Amino acid sequence: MKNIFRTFACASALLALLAAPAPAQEVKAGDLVITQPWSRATPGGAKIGGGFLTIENKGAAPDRLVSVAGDIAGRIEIHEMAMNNGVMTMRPLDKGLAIEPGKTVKLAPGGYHLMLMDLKNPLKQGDKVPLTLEFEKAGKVALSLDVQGVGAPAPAHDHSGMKK
Ligand SMILES: [Cu+2]
Repeated sequence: MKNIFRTFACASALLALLAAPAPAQEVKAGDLVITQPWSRATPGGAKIGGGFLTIENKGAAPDRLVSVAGDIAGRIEIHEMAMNNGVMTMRPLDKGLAIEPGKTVKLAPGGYHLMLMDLKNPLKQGDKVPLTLEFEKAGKVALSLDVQGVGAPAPAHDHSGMKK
């Protein structure tokens, strides 16, 4: 019996290692469908992390992501990153991020992203980071970011000028 248990435990451990990334999360809120919320592990001591997800608006009216909250961070902002005259710049979207009807907006490294500031704990690969997104029409939506490895493509920009 012991041996069977041990074999089973080994097989399970192996399966866990081999398993593909967890099935993509899909969260529906009103006309919005939110998929693949993820983040990236933060190297030791980093106080800033990124948040990425895809938001599809299946409705006929525009909506807007107006704010994001989560216990992990002191403050969470919605940022836009873009090339300006060959220089990567970024800014907080003070009025939020518009989600036009029939459109899919992707928050991804190099573009729109959530900025998790004043992190209370480092983000570790495999963590789930619960957040609450607030939309103008769809209201509050709870989801969690799946934390990927440090090597996952990152928003490589400097936030040193962002202190308020
Ligand atoms: Cu940012």
